[in-house]
Amino acid sequence: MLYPITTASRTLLDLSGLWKFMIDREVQPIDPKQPLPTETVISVPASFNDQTASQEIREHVGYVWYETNFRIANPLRDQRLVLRFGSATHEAWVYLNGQKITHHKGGFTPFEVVINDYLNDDNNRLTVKLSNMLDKTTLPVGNYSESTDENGHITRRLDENFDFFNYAGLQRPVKIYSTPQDYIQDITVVPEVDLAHSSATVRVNTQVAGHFDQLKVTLLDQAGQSVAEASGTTADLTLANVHLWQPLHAYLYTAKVTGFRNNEIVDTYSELFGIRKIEVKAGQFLINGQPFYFKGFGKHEDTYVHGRGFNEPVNVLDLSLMKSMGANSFRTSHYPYSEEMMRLCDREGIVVIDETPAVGLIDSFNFDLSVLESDDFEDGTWKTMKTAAAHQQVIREIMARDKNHACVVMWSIANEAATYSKGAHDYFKPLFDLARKLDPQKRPCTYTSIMMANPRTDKCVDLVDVIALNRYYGWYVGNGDLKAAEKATRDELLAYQAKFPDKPIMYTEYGADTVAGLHSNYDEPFSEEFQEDYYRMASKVFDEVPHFVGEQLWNFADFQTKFGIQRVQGNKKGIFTRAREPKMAVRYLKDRWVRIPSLGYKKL
Ligand code: GCB
Repeated sequence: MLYPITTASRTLLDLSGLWKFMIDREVQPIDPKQPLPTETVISVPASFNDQTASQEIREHVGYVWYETNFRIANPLRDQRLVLRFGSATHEAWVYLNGQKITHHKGGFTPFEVVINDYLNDDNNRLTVKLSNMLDKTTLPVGNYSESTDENGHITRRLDENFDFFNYAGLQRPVKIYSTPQDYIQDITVVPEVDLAHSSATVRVNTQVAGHFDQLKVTLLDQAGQSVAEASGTTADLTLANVHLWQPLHAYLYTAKVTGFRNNEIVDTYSELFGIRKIEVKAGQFLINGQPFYFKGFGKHEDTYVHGRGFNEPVNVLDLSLMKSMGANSFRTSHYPYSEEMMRLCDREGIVVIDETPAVGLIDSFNFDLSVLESDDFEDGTWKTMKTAAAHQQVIREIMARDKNHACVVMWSIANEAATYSKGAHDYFKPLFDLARKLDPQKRPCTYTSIMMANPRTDKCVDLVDVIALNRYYGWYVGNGDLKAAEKATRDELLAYQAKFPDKPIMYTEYGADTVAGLHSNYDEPFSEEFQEDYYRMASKVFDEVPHFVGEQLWNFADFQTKFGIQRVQGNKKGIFTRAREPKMAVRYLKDRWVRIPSLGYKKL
């Protein structure tokens, strides 16, 4: 799926700005044929939750409505016009001038619809009904319930099966783009690198709709100079002296595809891509033939007022803070991030583990590992979850969206699912098969595993290329006891390494809640001292294990969650506050990470 851009044959209208907004109290039906009966406005893109003083809006579970008006300039009317949502969280029904034009379920992937047949000559009214409800058929997973009072009024409740606030709304850009009637539908770029000869073959597959006499593919280097040319829907282009896309040293080429008819340009699109080679071999994760060491974070799209909404200045700041610490990577925990963030990572050389919104696939939460000892341990997860269809859909959508990104080096199919419970393998095998079939660049796949899934109990390790562990020894297990934590960390990593000698192992989460400004002479949990000591303890063990290939701590910054007795205005495991001020651990981690090279830290 192409990102909307302006080219010589395409143009772009941005519908960002103030939209009318109301929550649906479900007292009177709302008719999308009429203007929305409200004067309340809200800013798009952003979550709606934190934009008003109203607690009712912030905590609303159910439906909300958005409305804006736009006009299309006459010269564009004969073009194919496509309305495109970067996302709509979590389910959307879209109406143009009162007519339903599309529906989409899944809150973190883009969708689009051709609007020509619904346009008025003058004003156009765009109305969007959204649901923020989640249940056991959706991703993420929610525990949903409802009750009806004597007046027939429905109260809807949602208990999130995950540890982040259920922000919702039109959180990403909404745009209209034009194409000619005959157009380039999709471009797939697959670079094959010959590292020994510093050369590459780049296959550019173009899907078109309509008729073209000729398709020309030109590769441009970063300075905009043409370096190779070919033609056809499948074009193989050879490059000598390639500039590799390297972690923290990005180099982006452009594949410019132009469709001609009668020697005239009909449509043209330019796709940025990087040339790099990803392999998993002998317990190492190789980028461009060298063992790569992940240094970085699990993150959230989470900022004041914007909520989960697109906040580009903060995206720029976050990557800058990461780079200043010597970090090189993050995981899009726990859902696909905005396309704009992925494009920024391509440019900045930030390595990304791209995660689906499959979080909460776990029925019972328990750190008592003894119950799992038996080989056929089974909780209710794989009987109660009905998420397979949504999971397949989102794998298709994330691949379609992100397949060409140089920054994406691995897919995370799920976060902390009950992979220790019977039934998990039957659930996940088809999903891993699907991901591997769909990814044209054949990237490695993983899931991040919860502590109850260990070398003995986890039933799905055979499915992953990289063992990705979320671990909280010293925090949720043995809180405050870093000695015991060190031993548990070491024992488990060595057990994984012995049992799966070919698979690299990394931490995709480890951390300790830390209240900024809280200090302790006794290194108590929640103090900044404890957080630093916790990271020192873990780092020491990481350095001892040859197949340990990366540390992505939890979390980059403090973030908002649902209410809970373990959460005081959210999760405080950030090494930065929600406002991006550093806690003490930042200095320690910076000192460590600037000394660890991205490539060649662990040996093949
Ligand atoms: C986890 C989850 C993450 C939580 C984190 C925590 O294992 O993957 O979503 O926020 O633990 O802090 O409890």
